[in-house]
Amino acid sequence: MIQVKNLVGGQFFSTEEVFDDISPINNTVIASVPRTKSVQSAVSAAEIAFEEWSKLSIEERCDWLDKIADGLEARIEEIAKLEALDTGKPIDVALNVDSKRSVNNFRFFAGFGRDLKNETFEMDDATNYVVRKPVGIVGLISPWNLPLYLLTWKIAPALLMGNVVIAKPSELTPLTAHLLGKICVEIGLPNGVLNIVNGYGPEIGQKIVEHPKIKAISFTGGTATGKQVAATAAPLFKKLSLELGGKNASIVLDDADLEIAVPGVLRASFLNSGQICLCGSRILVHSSLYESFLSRYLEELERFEIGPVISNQHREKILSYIELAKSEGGSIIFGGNVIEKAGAWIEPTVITDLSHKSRTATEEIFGPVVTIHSFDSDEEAIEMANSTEYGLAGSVWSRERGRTVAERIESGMVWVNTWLHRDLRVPFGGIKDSGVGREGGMWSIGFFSEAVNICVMED
Ligand code: TXE
Repeated sequence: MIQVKNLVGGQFFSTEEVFDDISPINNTVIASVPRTKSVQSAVSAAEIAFEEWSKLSIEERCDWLDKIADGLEARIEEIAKLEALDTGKPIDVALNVDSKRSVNNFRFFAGFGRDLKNETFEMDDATNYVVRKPVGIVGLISPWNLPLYLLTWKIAPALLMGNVVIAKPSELTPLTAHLLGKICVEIGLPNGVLNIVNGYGPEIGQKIVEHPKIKAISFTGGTATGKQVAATAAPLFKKLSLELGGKNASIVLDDADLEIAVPGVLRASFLNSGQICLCGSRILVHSSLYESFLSRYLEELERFEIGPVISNQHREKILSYIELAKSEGGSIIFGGNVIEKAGAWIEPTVITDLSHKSRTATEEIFGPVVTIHSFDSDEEAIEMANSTEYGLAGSVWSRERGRTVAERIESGMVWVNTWLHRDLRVPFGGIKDSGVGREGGMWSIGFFSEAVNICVMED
């Protein structure tokens, strides 16, 4: 049994009340987790740490980010094992997606920080220059699907810009954040610069969002929770970044190369058991390719390895959507059932014969469930893709017209002939109910700093 602890001011401690962390692989209890209800001690520790941390040069902070990356890299296998245990994902996904990206988030922002250019704007008679000041104490709240990957995506740029952090991992997946805390203590990161508090969202998460001394909130999670976070933070005038849900379309046009489209769309459907906000859970296929696409897709799906979903409770939600699909007239042409073994296992599920406007095809399920629809023209595909309240991502598969169609999808990110191909400099985020703001590269720098303009009149 692992004892997860909070990290506050460089000290590890637990709380009187703890709760169990359960592995979705076989329902065993793997850790005890503090049920923290107050954020005050973390705020006090962060306030003290801010004095020194915010005065370091950006180069010094880049060096710290590299040291954290080194510490994570040295434990890359351990991170993968913990992540696989906590989330149920296959170990190679945990290693190649989660662990590597967690290291790379620190590495990338260290390099990005060293390359930051002065921002100056000359006038005929004056010079403007921008000073990027830290925001202060920032609250970083992350979900369970890519635990350390998403938390470090926020921590690295926050620290780079001189902020001090109060991070809250998901209560369902606290193990790797705990390891990150241990690594930061081992390498001697100054006390209080990174504080990690564990507990339930409506308790400690809410306290973080409410605390007046926490000046910015970066949140990744569900749209309903995002609404609650926004309602709490907005009257306090906090900076707010919300990365929320998605119901992304994978669009296979009539000139698609099925050699790449089939494996690409399949990976977008089921990587991480479909529990990535970028997953393509609505597959739109041109009618001329529909039959050939479907038979190859189902054939390749037979060989696709997926783990369980995050919890029994989440599996219940997914199963309720499969029932809904049936009541909406859908045909379950693959899967649809629980896999009978201990843990939150469920078959990858493919549903056809549904309207693209049905609830199943427009609401976020966040599991290994896709709906497939056919269309007859690019116009129709675009209309179908845009017919949800979400607007996070999407992919277009086409030899010739990918860009034209991609530009008309109402989403923050669209891939053409690929999926989840990430350059960390580009803007990441959604429109509509998928969130507010962008992170990545300069967008993260902007969020985690206050840009102050100094205008100097020339003599
Ligand atoms: O996420 P929550 P849940 C979607 C997906 C899923 C649904 C619900 O559809 O089925 O959201 O998942 C913390 N103040 N996504 O309930 O609640 C919580 O402790 C502050 C999409 O597991 O959004 C956790 O750390 N924080 C998604 C984090 O918010 C609060 C990833 C996310 O949990 C809080 C996960 C509060 N009042 C789920 N309440 C994506 N976009 O990738 C909860 N939290």
